[in-house]
Amino acid sequence: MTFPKDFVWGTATSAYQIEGGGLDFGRGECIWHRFSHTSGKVRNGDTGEVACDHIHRYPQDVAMMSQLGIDGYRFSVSWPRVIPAGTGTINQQGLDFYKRLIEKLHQAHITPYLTLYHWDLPQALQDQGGWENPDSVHWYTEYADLVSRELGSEVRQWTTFNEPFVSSIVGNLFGVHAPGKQDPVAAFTVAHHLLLSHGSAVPIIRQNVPDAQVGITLDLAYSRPYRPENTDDQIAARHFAILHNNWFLDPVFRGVYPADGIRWLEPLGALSNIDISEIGKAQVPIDFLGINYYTRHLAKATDANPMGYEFVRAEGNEHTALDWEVYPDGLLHTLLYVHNGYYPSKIFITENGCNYDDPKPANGVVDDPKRVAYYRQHIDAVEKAIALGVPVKGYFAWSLMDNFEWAEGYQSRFGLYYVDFATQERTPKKSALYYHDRISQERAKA
Ligand code: IFM
Repeated sequence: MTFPKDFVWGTATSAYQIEGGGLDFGRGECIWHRFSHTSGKVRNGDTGEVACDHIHRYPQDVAMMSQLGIDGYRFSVSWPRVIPAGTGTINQQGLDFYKRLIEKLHQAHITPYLTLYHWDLPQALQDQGGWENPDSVHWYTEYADLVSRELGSEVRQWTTFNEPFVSSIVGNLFGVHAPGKQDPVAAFTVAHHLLLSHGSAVPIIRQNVPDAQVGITLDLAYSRPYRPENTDDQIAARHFAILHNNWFLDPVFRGVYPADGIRWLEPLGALSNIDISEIGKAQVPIDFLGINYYTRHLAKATDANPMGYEFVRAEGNEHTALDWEVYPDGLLHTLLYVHNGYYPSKIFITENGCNYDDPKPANGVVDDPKRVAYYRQHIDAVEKAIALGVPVKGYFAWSLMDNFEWAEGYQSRFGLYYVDFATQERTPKKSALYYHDRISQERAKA
């Protein structure tokens, strides 16, 4: 088994999680700025105000990528950095930052993989209803048009959205992410507009960047019934899979919502604000599907939760610091499921990684054996999937460096590089050394 010669090895980050710089350089407020500055929303009251100070330190961060030996770097553009109020006036300083970053990447022979939306909606648009407002499709398309016109000459790889499940359902139904609502009607309205925005923006990006490769990134859950023979648990697992996976996969690849999802959600009133017949517009040709995979979910039926399921811990198995089960087979199953059911011509693993409470650096390195094991097992799973015919063309480790892990703040470390948030010093972890060596070995074999 080998990875193909042109396989892309990379790392991923996102704007609000690393850039910092507060509202300097003309950046407008985003929903995560507002949410994290609201007491009680983020662990330890952390915010993305400074984060990894990447806005100032990006040359050093690109140098770190070169040390790792990666081919590609996946990052996101902050919408309110380039259009502070979401629509209208453009912030040239914001655009210039991304131009400088992209230039540095090219100088280092690292291909930029640009994501247009990784959760940081301009607060000015949230004040007008955010993604619940049908105008959001036009707002987003305008934004995609601007960024692809401005950066398209230097960027070929475009992703419309990162994890629309999280920005719709986690942010508007579970309420633990910005904007922090707990309203099923809002959640499914947001999901609808995110999907329609994807469909509307792809042709615009293609028009502006004739050789563009355009796709979307979905976070796919491997959800199984806690008691495999129990029908209620089977339904619970299916419901979670609908919510997490098929509600997004089916529109993007088939132009419909899943029929069993509609049967489940319509009687709950969750779809009352959307016209499901419009969803055909979300199905436009794409060049790749990005998949983010982290863990397995064991679902158990319960009446205590309005959605009808809860999760059970798989005792005995390895879990990360956030208590996410380490389950590499789930990545293989997920890849096979998507390949056999939806036939994307190309798949990138756009995120995969784990969080542990790392020790402080000692002698210039951080010892993180569990993360090394996690990467080894998951990269092996990708290799198996490729051997079984799944067209996986790249793997992006999450994340380049420790950063602002949303509602979990800075306590939760996902990086290949350790960040001391008091001094901003970066130190490689042993997982970075492992990743570097694995990339070299795989290249030598290909
Ligand atoms: O940090 C996040 C990222 O922003 C989106 N995918 C999951 C990661 C880990 O939780």
